[in-house]
Amino acid sequence: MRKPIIAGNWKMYKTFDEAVEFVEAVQDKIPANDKVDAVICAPALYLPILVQIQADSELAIGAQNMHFENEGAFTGEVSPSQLASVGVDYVVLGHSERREMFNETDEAVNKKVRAALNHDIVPIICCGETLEEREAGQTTAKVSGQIRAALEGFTGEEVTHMVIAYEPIWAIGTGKTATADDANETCGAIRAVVNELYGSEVAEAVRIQYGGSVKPENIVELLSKEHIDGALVGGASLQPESYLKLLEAGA
Ligand code: G2H
Repeated sequence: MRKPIIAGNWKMYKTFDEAVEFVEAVQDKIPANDKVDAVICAPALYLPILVQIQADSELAIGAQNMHFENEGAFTGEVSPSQLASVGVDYVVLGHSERREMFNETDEAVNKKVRAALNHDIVPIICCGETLEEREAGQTTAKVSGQIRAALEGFTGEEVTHMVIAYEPIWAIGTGKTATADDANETCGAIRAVVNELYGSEVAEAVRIQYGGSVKPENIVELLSKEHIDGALVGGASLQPESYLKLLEAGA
């Protein structure tokens, strides 16, 4: 049995005070860590303080992006060693917003995954197709290609420490969710790629989230599907009540 992982992706929302209030409101109400992994991926600016204030709780803190180099002349970037030095446990990599708006390539994502593992940070590797690609029947080809590229050069053992997030781009922040069956089918196709590359033991171990307009009303059905092991949630992770409901569904 794969442990569900529910990760909030706050994107570029919340002031500092709002971020602290959120974590203070949820930290004593997080379900036990043996039932569900609860993660909040916050703006980089807030990571050290959030790590500190949730230190005794079951909540883990993640970043939404990072560079692949440990240091250097990269103005405005945050490095894996910097994230590790403040106690960050997870990092979202290759989100479609970064691929589309900040020119993040498959090659960069692959380097970032390596950098994350080098610092014991769990990468949440995103993949997903556009509406045009879906309508052209290219969904499996697109996400398989992204996952093959992200995993290039890794051992099966390393892959078991990663999380994959399938996020159809047309379902992100639009209120449109892929049907649970469609989401499950593509998550199953991703697992089949992992199976082909690394065998069934690794494919059965790796966790695959669905993301794209997940909310308390639809998470139960999504999580009931064979290949969906959790959710990467934007809008519905911004309010404590809603986030806690998502965790309850996973626990
Ligand atoms: C997809 C998701 C979080 P939302 O980007 O990664 O956001 O739940 O708002 O669609």
